[in-house]
Amino acid sequence: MELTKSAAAFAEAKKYIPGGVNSPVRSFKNVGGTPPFIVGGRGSKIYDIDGNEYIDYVMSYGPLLLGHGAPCVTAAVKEAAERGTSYGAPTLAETELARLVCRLVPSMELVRMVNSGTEATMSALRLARAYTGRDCIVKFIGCYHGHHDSLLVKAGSGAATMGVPDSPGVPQAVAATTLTLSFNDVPALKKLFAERGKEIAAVIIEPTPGNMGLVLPEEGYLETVREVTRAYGALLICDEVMSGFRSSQGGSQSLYDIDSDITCLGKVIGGGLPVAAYGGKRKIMELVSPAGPMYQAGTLSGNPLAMAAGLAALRYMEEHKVCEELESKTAILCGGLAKAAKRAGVPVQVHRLGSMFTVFFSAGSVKDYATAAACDLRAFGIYFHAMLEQGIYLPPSQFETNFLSLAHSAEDIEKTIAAAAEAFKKAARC
Ligand code: KE4
Repeated sequence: MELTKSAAAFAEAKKYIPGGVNSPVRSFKNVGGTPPFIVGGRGSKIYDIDGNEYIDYVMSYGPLLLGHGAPCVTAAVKEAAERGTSYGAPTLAETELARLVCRLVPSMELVRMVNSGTEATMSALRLARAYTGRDCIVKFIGCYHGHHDSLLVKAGSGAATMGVPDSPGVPQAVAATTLTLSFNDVPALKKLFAERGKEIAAVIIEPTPGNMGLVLPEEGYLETVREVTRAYGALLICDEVMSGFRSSQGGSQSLYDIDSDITCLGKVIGGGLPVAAYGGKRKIMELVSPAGPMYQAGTLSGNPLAMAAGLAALRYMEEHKVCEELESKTAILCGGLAKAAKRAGVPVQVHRLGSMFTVFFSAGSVKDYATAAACDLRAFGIYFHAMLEQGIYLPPSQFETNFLSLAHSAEDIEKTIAAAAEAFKKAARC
């Protein structure tokens, strides 16, 4: 791949933006090399400023369920923009999207729109603390819930990728109210609650974590988390910013039948524009201002262009049963990847759920952050670059999840599997 223009663009960007990017994982810092500067996307493809075309499995880290430039989304945004871009006043579209979300995720009886997943989880924590009058929260090592202080403790995604799961700048007093556990560890969960259950306002969990790569809950684990939180009067916050409308149409709480007190959504809900949301049981959400005293606000929350994009995407998703189609496409792709790795003699674990998947470079099972972090990151880096060279654009980190879209064709999948066969051979030689 010729990346001359991107290399120059990256050098120029670093003059004005920390690390040349507006979100760390985009920098390719942990896999090395130059990140292609993207000029556009269409369907399953993205195009960089050097004229290269890629089959995209980042999909903006999840939002693009329908692919790049989905006509229904583009048309809806254009139409909304013709009328203006922001009002700072209520609009009908906000109610329409809220009503749709409440129907698609029934545990969300009231929902508040915000602008990012970080805002959604930050607000959900404040709400849980307001509702219970308790200060401590529990998160799981390797789960990522955005970059606000309370949750940037032993975090996954870019924090793990950059080697700063416990970022500097987080006050010790704040970090002290964040208690951490390993995912899938029932004894540790029960022990912590036995010792400190009365101090715990909430457990926040990615029910099917996607920020240490895609890790799945063991049989009965999520049910136990729900039972224990209920027994001690702590709230259960399901962070479905990534898994919402991805693991299934109703998210992972619907797949695993988990009754969530508060749910956070993002990514797909905005169809590629900045929308996230938090919502849950009416008696809890009625604490949120102006209905109640817990304050939370946002200049661009419920932005009309973003609402239009989210409504268009979710309506299309439901009407065309998109999640079902993506589930079968992802199964075909992951089956092919697993076969290609086996043929090349590279030990991998291929995890998939709905339209999400991760290839872990590990001979052993991956069930939490410790086992994900033990993966062969060097082999991953070789695989990543070999795929990029062949026009397959993957998330540049072992601790990220890949995403399919409705636009990925059978031909795209075949090409990806063929490219992976070559990439695994290269990784096998390392
Ligand atoms: P944002 O603030 O980035 O919109 O959402 C934070 C967030 C919250 N919860 C979950 C489960 C998430 O996955 C995220 C963000 N995901 C990462 C990708 N792993 C965003 C990519 C990035 O940081 O650039």
